[in-house]
Amino acid sequence: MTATLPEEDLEQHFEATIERDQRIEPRDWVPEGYRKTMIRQIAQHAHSEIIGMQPEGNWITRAPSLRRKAILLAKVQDEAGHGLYLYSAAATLGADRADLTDKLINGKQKYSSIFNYPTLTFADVGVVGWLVDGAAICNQVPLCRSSYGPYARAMIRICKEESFHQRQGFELLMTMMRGTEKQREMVQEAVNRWWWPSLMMFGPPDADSPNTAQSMAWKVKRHTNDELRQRFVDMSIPQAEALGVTFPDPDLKWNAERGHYDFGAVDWDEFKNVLKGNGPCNAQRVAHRRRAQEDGAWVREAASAHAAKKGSSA
Ligand code: BYC
Repeated sequence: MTATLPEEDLEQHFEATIERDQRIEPRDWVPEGYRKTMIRQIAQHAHSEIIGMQPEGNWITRAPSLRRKAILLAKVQDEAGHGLYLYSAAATLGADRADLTDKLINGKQKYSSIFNYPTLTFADVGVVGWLVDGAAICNQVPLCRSSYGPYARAMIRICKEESFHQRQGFELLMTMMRGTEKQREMVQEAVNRWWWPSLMMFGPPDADSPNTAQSMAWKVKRHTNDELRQRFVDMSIPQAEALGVTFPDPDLKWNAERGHYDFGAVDWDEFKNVLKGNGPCNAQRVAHRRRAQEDGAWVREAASAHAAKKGSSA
């Protein structure tokens, strides 16, 4: 219906929908910039879920008990599901999943910097659950109110599952902290490696974030990168105290005036370097995804041939 209105009226309708805090749905006209922004963010998010399966998948065969193996399998499977909801949300904007995957494996679209770091010990599985999923929840809960309906709705289920992931990570670490001295050292060492990369997950500082202003105006993002990073620091400190670990930042301290914890400078050169493809695992992650895509070609072809056969006999 709205497609027959002049562009000016369509734009006004779009702006008014955002202004009223209502959702933009796939049937609605959207400015090209909004479509591009949503596809960019949703695709990057979907790719992160899929690439994010690799660092933890690495430990499924080596989990120390059947219980830990079952939990890890369920978690990694959840990430695959999240990727699929998100690719479907991107499809409602006209993006093609195969094309998005091509862009990922050809380095034309990004995925989260965090998944370019290695998981060196089993304590990393716990720390990824606690800090990485914790940061993901902190970033994604406000996205449940994002202006694009299919994305916001996908985020509700994703956040519920991420919350289970975060708790399993914390519980794993709590168990290790009650174990031997060596296990406590493993946990602390993993925390030391993951803390700063977790803070980078929230994106560049607001002053260097080219997309934040427009995404806030369109209510795609509900908080800026720095606001969410601060929220994450504030919520993580009491959790670290409960666990009995410390963060590798001598500048962390409560600032009563601000009502927040102060923290040290993030190494943004490292972040930029990881985004350029030079992190410890970038090449390995993309090569693995490319191999899986190539190895799965016959399955996709067989499924399409089967669907075509069923369609023609109906
Ligand atoms: N890594 O203008 P900015 C998960 C890019 S959790 C890589 O601030 P924006 C999971 C950004 O794309 C992780 N790239 O951008 C958890 C932009 O580049 P382009 C996924 C990053 O979009 C556990 C440029 O830097 N979560 O999946 O306004 C287990 C400038 O940034 C990063 C999401 O994707 C980064 N850390 O804000 C398994 C959440 N940060 O595109 C899986 C949804 C920034 O212009 N996304 N860049 O070339 C968001 O909330 C926002 O997109 C961001 C960035 C806060 C990440």
